[in-house]
Amino acid sequence: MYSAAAAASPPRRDFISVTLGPEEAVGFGGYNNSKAWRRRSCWRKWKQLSRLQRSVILFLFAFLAVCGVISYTSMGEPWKSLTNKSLDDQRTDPEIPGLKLANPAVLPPPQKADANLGDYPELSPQKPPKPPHHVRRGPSNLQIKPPWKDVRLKTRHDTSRIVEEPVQADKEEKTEKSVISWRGAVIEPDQSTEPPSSKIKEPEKPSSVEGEDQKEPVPINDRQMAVIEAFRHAWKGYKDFAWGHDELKPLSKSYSEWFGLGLTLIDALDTMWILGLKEEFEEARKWVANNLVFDKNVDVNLFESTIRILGGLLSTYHLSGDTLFLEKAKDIGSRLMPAFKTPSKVPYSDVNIGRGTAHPPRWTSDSTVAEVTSIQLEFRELSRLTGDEKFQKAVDDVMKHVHTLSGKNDGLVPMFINTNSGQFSHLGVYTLGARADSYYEYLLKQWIQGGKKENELLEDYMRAIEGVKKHLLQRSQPKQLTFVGELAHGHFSAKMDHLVCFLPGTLALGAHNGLTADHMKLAEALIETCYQMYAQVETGLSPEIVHFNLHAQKGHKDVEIKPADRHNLLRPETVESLFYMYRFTGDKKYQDWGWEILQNFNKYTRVPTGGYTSINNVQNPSNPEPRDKMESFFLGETLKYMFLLFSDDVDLINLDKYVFNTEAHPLPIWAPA
Ligand code: DMJ
Repeated sequence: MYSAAAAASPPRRDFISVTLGPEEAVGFGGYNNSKAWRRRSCWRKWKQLSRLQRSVILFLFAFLAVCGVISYTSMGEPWKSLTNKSLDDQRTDPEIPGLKLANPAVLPPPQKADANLGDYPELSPQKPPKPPHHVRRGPSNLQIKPPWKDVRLKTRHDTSRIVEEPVQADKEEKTEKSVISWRGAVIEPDQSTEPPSSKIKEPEKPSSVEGEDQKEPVPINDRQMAVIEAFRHAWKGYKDFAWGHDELKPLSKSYSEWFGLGLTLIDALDTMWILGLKEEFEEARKWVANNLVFDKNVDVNLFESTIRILGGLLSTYHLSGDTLFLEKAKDIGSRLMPAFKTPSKVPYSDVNIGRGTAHPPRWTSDSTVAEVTSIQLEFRELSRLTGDEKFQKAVDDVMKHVHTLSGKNDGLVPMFINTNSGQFSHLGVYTLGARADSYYEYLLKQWIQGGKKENELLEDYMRAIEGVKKHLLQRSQPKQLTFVGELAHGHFSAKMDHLVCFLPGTLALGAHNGLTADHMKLAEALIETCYQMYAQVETGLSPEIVHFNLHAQKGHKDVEIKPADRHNLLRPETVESLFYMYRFTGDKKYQDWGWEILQNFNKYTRVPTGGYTSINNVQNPSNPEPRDKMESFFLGETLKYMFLLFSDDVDLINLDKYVFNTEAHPLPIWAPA
C-alpha cells in the first residue's frame, strides 16, 4: 500500500536502486559501452549511495579479499600434490617406452625412509639407496632379469624393509643393471608384511624383496637339475598338446577341461619361477595377460579354484612382484565371493564365475568340510593385499563357526557340513584323508600366517592331533609302521589314503614353530610309513589308498592294496612331507627317498612325447596302465616340492617367512604385531 505520509517525506535509502535512464538503456542504437562512459556512470552511481551503503560495500570487498588470501594458502599444497600425483600416475618406465610402472596403481607408496627407524637409529633417512646385488645362481640360462627396479633401502638385516616398485616381468636386456636373482634363494619376504586388522585400509605390497645382506648363492645340484629336466618334459607335453587348457592328456596328445581356465599353466607359474625357468615363465605370463579371462559362464569348484588359481596367482605375484597376477587374483577372488551367500555363511561348493551365482552339488545341500575350511590362507591374503576386508571376513566367519560346532570327536571333524543349517552332517566318520585332510593343515597354517596369535586355531589344531593319537593311530605288522587309520561309528579301519601323507610335514612344521616335540617324533614315524607306501609296492609308487596289516601273516607285507585303489595320480603329499622333514632335520635319507620316487615317476609315468601320466596299476611294472592324464598338481606341487627337497638352501622359500597353501603355493607369513 502507498500512503501520503510516505510520499511527503522520502525514506532513507538503505538499499541500492538502479534506475535505467534512456542513456543507460540497452536498445537499438542506444548502446554505449565506452570505458570513459562506464567510469563516469559508476562514479555517479557511487556518489548517489548513502554513507551506510558505501561502508557496507567497502566492508564486503575487504572481507572477500581476506577470504581469498586464506583459501589460497590452504589449497596450495593439495593442488601441488595433486598435480604431482597425476604426473606420477602417468609415469612410464624410461627404459621401456609405453610400459607403465606397475606398482603405484595398486600398492601403497613407499614409506618414508624414517619410518620404523626406532630399532635402527644409525640409519639415516638421507642415506642413498643401495643398488641391488647381481646374484646369479645356477646355470646362466636359468636367470631372469628382475621384475623390480628402483630398489630403495629402508632398514637392514633380518628385520630389513626395503621398498620396491615392481614392474612387469618382461624386461629387455637394458634392465640388466638392476638384476637380482630370479631364483627363490634370494627371495626374501618382506618382514613388514602385516596382518590385516579388523578394519583393513591400506593395501599391501608384494613380499618378495632382496635383503641387503645377500648370502652366497647356492648352486643347483644334479638332483635339482633332474627335476628341472622332468618339469621341462612335462611342460613340453602341455605346451604341444594342451596349451591354455586345464590338463594334458599325454597319450592321446590332447587335453581335458575342468573349468576351462588354463589350470595347469596357472598352477605351474610359481614352480617355473622357483626352478628358474625364465622362457617358460615369460610365455605363460603372456598367456595370462592376453588369454586368461574369468568373465565366463562356467561353474567352478570354490575350493579347487581357490587353492590352485587364486593361490597360484597370489604366490606368483609375491615372487615376481608383477601386478598382472595381483589383478587377476583380485578378479577371480571377487568372482568366487557369491559362494558365501548361504543361510549359514558356510559356502556352497560351486560358483558360476560369470553369472555370480553359487549352488551346492545337485544331489545335496552339503559342502565338504575340508573344502570350506581350506580356502582361508588365500582369501585372508587377498584382503591384506587389497585392503578390502570382505574376503577375510567371509572365511574367518566359517572358521569361527566351525570352531563352535558340536559333532567333533576330540577335535576330529566329520566330512560334511550343511550349508543351510551350518551343522556337520553324516556324523560319526573321522579321517585325515579325503574330505577332511586340509582342515587340519589349515588350522596350523592360518595360525602361522597370522603371526601365531589366533588362539582358537591353535587350540583346534592341538586338540585334533590329540584326537588323531587317541582314535586313529595304530601300528602295522610286520614292520610296526605307525599309520593313521579311520574311525566309522566307533569301528577302526586300517585304511589310509595317500592324501594323509601331508600330515608328517604339517606336524614337523608345527614343531618347528614351537609346538610340542612329540609332534616331531610322530612326524618321523609317519613319514617312514608314507615312504613304505612307495617302497613296498612293485613299481615303487604308492597307490591312492592302502590297508595296513594289523596281524602278522607269513609272506605278507605291511601294506595291502585293493584292486580299486591301486592307481597313482602323481600326487605330492609324501614328497611334500619329505621336503619339510629334510628342511628341519637335515637328514639326507629324506632326500634319498625322494630321489627314488622321482626315478620311479620317470620310469613308469613318463610319456616319451611329452608329459607324465597317472597310472591305474602301481603293482604291475610291466604294464602300469597309463590313464592318459597329467594332473595340474604334478607341476604345481609334486615337482616343486621335489626341487625344494633336493636343495640345501633354507632360503629357497624360507619356512619362517612363507607358508605354503595346500596346493604348494607359498604365501607370506604376516609379521607379528
Ligand atoms: C591338491 O589339489 C591339494 O594338495 C589338495 O589339498 C589335495 N589334493 C591335491 C593333491 O593330491
